[in-house]
Amino acid sequence: MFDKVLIANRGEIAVRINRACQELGISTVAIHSEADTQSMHVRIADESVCIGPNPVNKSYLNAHAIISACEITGAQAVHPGYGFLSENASFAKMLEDHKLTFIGPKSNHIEMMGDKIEAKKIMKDYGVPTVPGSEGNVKNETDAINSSLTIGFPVLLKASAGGGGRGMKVVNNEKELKKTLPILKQEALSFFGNDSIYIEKFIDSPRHIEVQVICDSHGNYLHLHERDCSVQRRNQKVIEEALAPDISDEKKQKLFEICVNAMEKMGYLGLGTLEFLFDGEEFYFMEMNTRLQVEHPITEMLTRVDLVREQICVASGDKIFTSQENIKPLGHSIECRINAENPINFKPSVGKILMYHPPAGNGIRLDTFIYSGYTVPHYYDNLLAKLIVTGRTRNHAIKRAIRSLNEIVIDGIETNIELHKKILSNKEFKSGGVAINWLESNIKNL
Ligand code: MV4
Repeated sequence: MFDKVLIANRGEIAVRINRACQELGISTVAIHSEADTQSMHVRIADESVCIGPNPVNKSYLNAHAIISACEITGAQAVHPGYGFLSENASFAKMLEDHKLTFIGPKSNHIEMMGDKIEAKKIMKDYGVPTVPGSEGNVKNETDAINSSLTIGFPVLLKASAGGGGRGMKVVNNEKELKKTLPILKQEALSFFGNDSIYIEKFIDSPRHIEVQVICDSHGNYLHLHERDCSVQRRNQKVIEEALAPDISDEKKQKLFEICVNAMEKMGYLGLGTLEFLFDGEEFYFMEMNTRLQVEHPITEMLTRVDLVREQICVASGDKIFTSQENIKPLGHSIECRINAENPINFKPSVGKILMYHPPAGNGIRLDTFIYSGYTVPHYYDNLLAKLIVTGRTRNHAIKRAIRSLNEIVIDGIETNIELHKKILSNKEFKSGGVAINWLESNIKNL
């Protein structure tokens, strides 16, 4: 096991990783920008290094400064958290070259899954169900038309270099395709510097279901069931839950077997998430995240497996402490992402937190880095806290989440706490299984 780990992140996830390290007896190094001197992750780490000014490319994305900080402090491994350098294959490779351990998968797997077309091809080869579509980029208009006719309209044109929902257009027929293709190509060229386009069957109003996996270097490939992340707005998840309501166990088990099998064929190492669209019948692979995810705590609460602890252990060469038979989900878990934002226009809110009081009690977890008197800077993500609750049943978890949101006090800045209460009290949400477009269609009259 490592003696010392550098945490290449900030905010709630840096705090979360620091906790896992210290519980493993690992000494921690926080890195921070000038604006983050007073941040919680710096205060609780065993050591800290200021690695640069506030803009992320000068600090949290500065690979050379991070490697220097490892050398100065004697850290043997780097935990990248999520975002920032967590899915940067060349950063993982740089660490490997410096004999430092990247706490994550091997750099070649990050690279393979980073190319969305490549990832889809690989998964399809491994027997994972994918959305019917063009095999790779379309060459020209004729190729695009032929592909679309084979797939069947409506189809979705996707920019190969796009991501996070940008660079996509639905077309309903050949005429629309002819009109839209050159427009999307032009946009893709100016946004991403690459005009390659591929085509998929458009899945209308699906749910977003993802499968958590963990793999070690001793031939163990396990799944930790699924999460339902359909409640989202502009590609930002708002509420996640586990397990996914209203999908049969049989269907889920088949999917888990396929996922674990694909991981074994890849020889994958570490934590991973396979994202799927679910149309009520079938699952379709979208992409694989090769990192720890924001919503990992709902899986932790449900399975009682400490994912960050296991992630560190498998990166250091240890075996996963448990087996598939011993991973048993219990009850229902819900996460509410509490953001600093204006409730009307959703713009990030910044300023000083005058008063903070967390909720507590049975089945409650609050992952955060805020404290009374902390000033939220404008340079970074506006996620303030994650409220994670478990209950015996889904209804119980919903009630418990509302109760917790009523207890929490965050004064001085604007938050989306009221939005969460409205969602959790909504009849359609309560009935379970809403689609990815539900929140945006209903947000005005919740
Ligand atoms: C889709 C889709 C429907 N049909 N692909 C959005 C982000 C990118 N990773 C994939 N995305 C989608 N791909 C087909 N063939 C709908 C979406 C989509 C979406 C997916 C998951 C969660 C939220 C979403 C919001 C808008 C669109």
